[in-house]
Amino acid sequence: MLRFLTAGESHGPSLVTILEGIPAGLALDFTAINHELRRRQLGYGRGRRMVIESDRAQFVSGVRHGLTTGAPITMMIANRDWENWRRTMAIEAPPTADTPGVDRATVTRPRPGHADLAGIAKYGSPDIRNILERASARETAARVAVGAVARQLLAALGTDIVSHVVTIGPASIGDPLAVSYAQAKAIPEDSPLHCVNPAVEQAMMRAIDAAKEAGDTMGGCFEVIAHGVPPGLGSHVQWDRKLDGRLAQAVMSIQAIKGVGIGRGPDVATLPGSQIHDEILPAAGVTDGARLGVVRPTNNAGGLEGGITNGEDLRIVGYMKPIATLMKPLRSVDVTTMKDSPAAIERSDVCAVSAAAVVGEAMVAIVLADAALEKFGGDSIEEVVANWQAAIARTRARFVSQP
Ligand code: EPS
Repeated sequence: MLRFLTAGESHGPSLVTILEGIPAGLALDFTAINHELRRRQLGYGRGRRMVIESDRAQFVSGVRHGLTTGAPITMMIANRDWENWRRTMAIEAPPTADTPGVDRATVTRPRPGHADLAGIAKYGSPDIRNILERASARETAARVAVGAVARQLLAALGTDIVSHVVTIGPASIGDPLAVSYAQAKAIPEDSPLHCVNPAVEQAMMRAIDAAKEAGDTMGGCFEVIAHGVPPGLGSHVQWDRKLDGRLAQAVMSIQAIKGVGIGRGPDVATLPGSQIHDEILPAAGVTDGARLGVVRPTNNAGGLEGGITNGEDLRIVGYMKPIATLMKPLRSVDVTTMKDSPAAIERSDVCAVSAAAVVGEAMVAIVLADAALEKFGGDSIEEVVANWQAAIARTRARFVSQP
């Protein structure tokens, strides 16, 4: 079973995460892990924090000579900005006269759309900063580090994960299912918003510029595509073993996500079955290990039927609300007087959909790695790969139509 916890505040010294359940003997590509962290920091519309940080994972346990040991893997990501927040975020005691940094006012005016008001009601905190520091999307850097390890385990099982931005505000490519895994994978790393269509990407950038000009923010949606997913992951037998539910919960848990769609997603509500369900056609000699020896002209199911992977690409769309901090703040109250007051303003992004797509990849990788270990489990990567190869061989023997 794969489990992880993250800890750390946005402006504290460091983020920390402990990942439990990675088999021993997996050779880690540390450069690739830091590349994922770099990807999360990119994106047109990201805020000034991304100029300060240069996120890198420092491994402090569970790895020796570049190989996982089977022990818990601990990673730390330093917050460079901590140097500027030592007074506001002093840990052991309130700041003293010689504590470096500047004083920042207590946050008392909750931002609509963030955890501010609900958080201080729940924890009784006198300062909203005690809530917003942990609620911040900064925490997703730790999840991306965990996801980067998980995707290296999945790579050993033939699975690759990519994403692409589908919609930002009024600008959209339309149907995400029209984009293939190969097309999404081919998007240049340095594209401003990781959208397959450059003209639409320009429209997205204009929408972000207009929002920034208006002191507003912009949301959108992204799609994660997992390719080469072994069939048979997840299960139909219990609510909490259905892989679509597990994937939806993981993507929904990313800051600002308000909806998740699998495959055709919300369209399933309006189209008849004859236009939704993916027909199954014989495909003589198909030997692609992940497929069940058939071809399916459509993939509206997004690679999952009955909560179980069916060998087709996994396709999950995350719908992200606009960032909750507006430079032209919405109406709120000051909780010290309960009088009406504009919402607080914290440094923030105008749009972070492309960053959320990278986090979405990480969350899908974590859930898929967990499901893969359920089916192909072993204490070492050799055992896991051997079990996976045996399963693929059985699938081929059973489903690949005879020549
Ligand atoms: C973010 C870090 C945060 C925000 C942003 C994204 O850093 P700071 O608060 O110092 O600017 O820029 O977080 C949010 C927009 C939010 O609402 O939580 C990050 O690392 O992705």
